[in-house]
Amino acid sequence: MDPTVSVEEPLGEQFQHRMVNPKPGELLEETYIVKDPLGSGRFGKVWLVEDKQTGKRFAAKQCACRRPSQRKEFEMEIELMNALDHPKLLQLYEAFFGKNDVTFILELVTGGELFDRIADEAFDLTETLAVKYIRQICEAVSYMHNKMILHLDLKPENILCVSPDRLDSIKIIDFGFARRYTPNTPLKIMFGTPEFVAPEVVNFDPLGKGTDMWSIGVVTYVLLSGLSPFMGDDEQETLSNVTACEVDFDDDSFEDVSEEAKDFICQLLSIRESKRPGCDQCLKHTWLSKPDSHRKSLSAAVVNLKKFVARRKWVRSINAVRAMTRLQAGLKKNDGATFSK
Ligand code: PIT
Repeated sequence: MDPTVSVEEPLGEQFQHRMVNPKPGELLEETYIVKDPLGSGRFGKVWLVEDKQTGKRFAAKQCACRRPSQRKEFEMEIELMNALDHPKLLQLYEAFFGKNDVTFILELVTGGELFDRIADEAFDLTETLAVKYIRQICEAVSYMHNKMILHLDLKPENILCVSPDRLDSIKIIDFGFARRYTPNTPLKIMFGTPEFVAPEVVNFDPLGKGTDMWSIGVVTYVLLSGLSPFMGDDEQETLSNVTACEVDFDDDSFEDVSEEAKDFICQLLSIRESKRPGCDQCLKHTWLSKPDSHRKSLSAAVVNLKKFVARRKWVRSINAVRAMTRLQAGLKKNDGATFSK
């Protein structure tokens, strides 16, 4: 099999890519019927909505947007989403800037977060399936990198299943941290999620395509074992584990994991950003190019993933409370440069 060919069967109808020009106003309730909540995150709340005229269903993400600097960030997100037309990258349908908020009308996917699905059902996780997921991520990120756009927030929460009955098909969401990348202009940022950020982010060194590749390495590690490779007792310890870049596969959960998979992870978790393989190289790696060779159930990983998912949800709810407390305290300072997510 040609390793560069997608292992996935075609899905039905594809969402038509649109160039979105944000409109003024809070049109949401005039145009759409707001239905069930789909989820929430750093980005605010996401709801299932239905177009009153056409009956078409979408996801609506609404976020507070009060300061001009916040508006600029959302405008950048829209601009980048306009540039990204790929079936594995969630598409934007339209956007509204209200007086104090912004609403994104997005492609609807109904399968929920991938790691939730793996953890909460009688899910038979195998390396064969993990390969399917990581291939789709590499294909999507390869497309972004060819357009010189970095995602910069690849983590389990941002990988959604397309539908409850297509758990092998995923899409990447949240382009709120995505940035254009020009090789000779150093790009430095100080945001992300400690467990998934690369050493260059922690050290405030220049970023590159390898920064996303690191996160794909961490996601693969967690997917195959349910363990978080750099997790410490607190944020500081996690960040110092990242910069120490010590990865091991000593836990019993790795007993059923293939050597090819471990090699794949090790290559992605190299300390030097430029040493990490790119997406196209990854797609040619033996682990990703023999998609049907590891059918053993990774039952230890599923047990650990349940704990992983529960802990991440706890962290997210704590951060939501912190954000609320900050709001109530009336802190007006822009504290986008933190690690609390
Ligand atoms: C869905 C279903 C769902 C969540 C989302 C979309 C969230 C999408 C999203 C997109 C972004 C972003 C944050 C969240 O910055 O359960 O169809 O561009």
